[in-house]
Amino acid sequence: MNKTTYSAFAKHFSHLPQVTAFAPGRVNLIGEHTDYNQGFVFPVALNKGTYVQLSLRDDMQVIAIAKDMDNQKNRFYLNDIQFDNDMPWANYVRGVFKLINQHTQRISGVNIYIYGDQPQGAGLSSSASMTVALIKGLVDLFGLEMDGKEAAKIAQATENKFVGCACGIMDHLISALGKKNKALKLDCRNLSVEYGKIPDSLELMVFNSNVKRSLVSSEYNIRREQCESAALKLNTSSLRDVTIEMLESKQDALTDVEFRRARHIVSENIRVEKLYLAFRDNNLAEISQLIRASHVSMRDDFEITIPEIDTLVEIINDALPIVGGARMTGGGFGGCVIALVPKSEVARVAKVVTKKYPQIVNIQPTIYNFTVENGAFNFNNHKVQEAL
Ligand code: GAF
Repeated sequence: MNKTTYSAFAKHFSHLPQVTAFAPGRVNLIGEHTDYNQGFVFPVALNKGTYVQLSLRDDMQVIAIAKDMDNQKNRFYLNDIQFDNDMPWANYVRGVFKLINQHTQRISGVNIYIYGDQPQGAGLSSSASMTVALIKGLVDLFGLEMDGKEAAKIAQATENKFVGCACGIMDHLISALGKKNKALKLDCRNLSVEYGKIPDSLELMVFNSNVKRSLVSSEYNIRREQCESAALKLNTSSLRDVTIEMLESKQDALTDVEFRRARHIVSENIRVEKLYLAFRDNNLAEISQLIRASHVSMRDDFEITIPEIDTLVEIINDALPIVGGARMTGGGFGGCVIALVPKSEVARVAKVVTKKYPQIVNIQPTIYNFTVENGAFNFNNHKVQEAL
């Protein structure tokens, strides 16, 4: 965010914004597709995300402008919030107003300018950062009583009930409650949170495969249905309650696909817990093994990786000495790979990937220098203003 965007608001609305809010994107260190199975996840919030500037209107209209969508303008009335088939991005805004209105009756008309600085479509959760930023902006503008967990629930409900995406709560929760230099271990059943720290000797590297993600929402929903069907056949409300022993003893009740989907979830939940402990104990060998095993499980059991991503992971793992490991992060079918890499090896690993990945898949990767930052509800918005 810079002066240009600040005055861009003024250009569109003829006055300065009253509130500016920021919410970060995320990468998940481990715990993939476990959130909607009421399991565990372990993500970090990034220094890149979505900014939202707001001012009050004296009517009941919302006017939202999205800089990154060619400054498209979307307009609606608070008493008649409908799905917009022509402007998909606007449904995240419309959904937030619809859902937040069920929480409070204090919202009136607002002008909104939205701007992001995180890579789009890379699986770094730009939609969650947008909804959380907007909710934080509304909380500040209207002086609402709402904490990060409630905000995350409204943001998730926006996607589930209004936008039509059956996602879990991980992305919204980390965007709201991330902490600087900490990873957040979230229990998605009761939303209890513990913070861990990547050992000082390791660096978090993020590589974009630059393969445009496709089939994400259809395949995502299929995975969710398969998990729910497996849980039902195992007579439990969610795979969270299933152990490996239970799963193996009841294997005959499941199809082969359901068994493998369930095995990923059950084993991934164990890996989250183990990674949290391995961070605490500075157990580098265990960290390396867990990260690599998570990728194998996503590739073979959950089948959400693609050949380019598998190649990228293999190149990184091969380039690493004994310590360190790489895995795909996020919903799957393209996007980014994360790696925990000994600090002394970062430059060399980057060089190897930059050389080998294009040779094999004919695509240039992007390597990001992200830092781990606070979530929107652990953030001083005055600092956002001052930085303008
Ligand atoms: C996407 C979803 F939005 C999350 O809720 C989570 O399920 C993730 O994919 C996979 O772990 O980001």
